[in-house]
Amino acid sequence: MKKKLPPLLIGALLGASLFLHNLNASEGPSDAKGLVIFPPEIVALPIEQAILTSPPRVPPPLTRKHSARVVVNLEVREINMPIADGADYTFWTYGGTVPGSFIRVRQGDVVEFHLNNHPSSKLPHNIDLHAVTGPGGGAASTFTAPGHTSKFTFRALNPGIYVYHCATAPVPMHIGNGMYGLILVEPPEGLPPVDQEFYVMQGDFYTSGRFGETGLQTFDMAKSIDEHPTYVLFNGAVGSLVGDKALVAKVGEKVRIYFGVGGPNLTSSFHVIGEIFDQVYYEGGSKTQDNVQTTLVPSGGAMMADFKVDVPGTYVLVDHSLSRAFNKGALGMLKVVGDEDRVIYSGKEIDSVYLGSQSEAGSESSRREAELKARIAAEIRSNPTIAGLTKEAQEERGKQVYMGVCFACHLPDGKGLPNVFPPLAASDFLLADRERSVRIVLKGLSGPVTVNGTTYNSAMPPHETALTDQQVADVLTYVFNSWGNSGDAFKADDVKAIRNERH
Ligand code: HEC
Ligand SMILES: [Cu+2]
Repeated sequence: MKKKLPPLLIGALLGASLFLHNLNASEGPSDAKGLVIFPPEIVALPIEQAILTSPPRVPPPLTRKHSARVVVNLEVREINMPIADGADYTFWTYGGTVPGSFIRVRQGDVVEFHLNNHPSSKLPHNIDLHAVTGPGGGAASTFTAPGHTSKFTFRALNPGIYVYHCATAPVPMHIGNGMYGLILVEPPEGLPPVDQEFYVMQGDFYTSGRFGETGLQTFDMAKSIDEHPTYVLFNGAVGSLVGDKALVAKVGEKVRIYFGVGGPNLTSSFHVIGEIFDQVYYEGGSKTQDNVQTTLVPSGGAMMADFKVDVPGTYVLVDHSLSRAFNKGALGMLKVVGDEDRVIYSGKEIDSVYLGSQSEAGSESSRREAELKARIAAEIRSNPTIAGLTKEAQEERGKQVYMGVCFACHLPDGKGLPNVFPPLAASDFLLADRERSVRIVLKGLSGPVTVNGTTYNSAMPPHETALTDQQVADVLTYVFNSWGNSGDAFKADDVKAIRNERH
């Protein structure tokens, strides 16, 4: 799996890192330029502390009608957090979250920026703010060792929504570990008022294991160089904007999404299923485009989209490069509550309902799995029901795999589609041979099969690269114990044996 880096590339990476170090040695603490002496009109400006917020929240609009000297204190922390259910990742963060804290200033403000690198960090970091006019966007001036703090000052000359990110070598690794966020520079007159503002960023992640593989994951440099992400995520984790964590708005409200792409590599075709953006401040600039379905957001770029929500329901945020949404995690939800307007929307369109119930079923079953795990722990010493509970937990895990992978063809109720997809519910073909079912999931199936007296002649794709042995065992345990089927639990080791068999 793991490729070795070619020596030339390693040389280039080291070179880049040394280059940055040299840059910083000449402009770093030993050679710091000292405090800037402001002219009287700047000294006269009021000083205020910036309010920073964690995603998906945005600081309140600025109401003042004058410039200020704004003090920003941003702390870098390297922390383990979930990237998916049961999978942790060591994220490098600005403010403890991915994306980092949202910063809001006004055009003309003089920003006194403090970058604090927590003593527990293992590496130096810096920040390049695209809102800065000046070399490196502040990168060289903010190169900060663990347990140190750096300060520099800049004037916010241009209004817009801007990405900030770490620019310490190897830069794609720092960004790939989550070091990016957004800074909004409001025009002096402010932005048009809206009822709700949300903060969402997309990033691509390169983990040692496959999508969904549990345990602590590490950064895979070879995958990053090949631009083959394991995860493409909104706000740093699978499900970060789903179920209980969905964005919420009321019918009739005007919503604004500040959406940025940290990368390090992919651009986003950002789309909200079931909505049309009334205005898009494309590329984060001052002009708007009206009535946009999907907007392209480059890596290291951002935009703002305003839209009124007219009818209730669940609206799904996706990167419309849809494998990223359905197989790599780039999926979020906006839940709109309130009264229906059946003239605008009759309730028959399929997209939002279909996807919404899929995501809901998934998050419902992860909650249920957590409950069951707690119960198993409590029962473990004394109770003979342990075996039954373990199997039930496996079924719940399997349900999540089913709702992510199989449901699209075999449908959530396992009944399939007449003449197209055979049923799994009460399938005589399925129940007749357990090993064959493992083989079908791993290697796929084509040619005629007869299920409950009806012949299907189609093709099912193999899932051996998409699913781990445990996931195959889980999904089949779920299938064999749902919709009236019954059977024992499947074991990952048995799946492994079949995966490795030769013909
Ligand atoms: C892209 C659509 C698609 C997906 C996704 C899919 N299947 Fe299938 N599946 C099919 C088709 C089509 C057949 C029948 C193939 C044939 O005619 O040879 C089939 C057949 C089967 C069969 C044997 C026939 C039966 O009804 O008992 C089983 C078992 C099965 N699939 C399980 C699964 C499981 C479990 C998953 C999820 C891991 C899954 N499938 C995902 C399309 C799909
Ligand atoms: Cu960094």
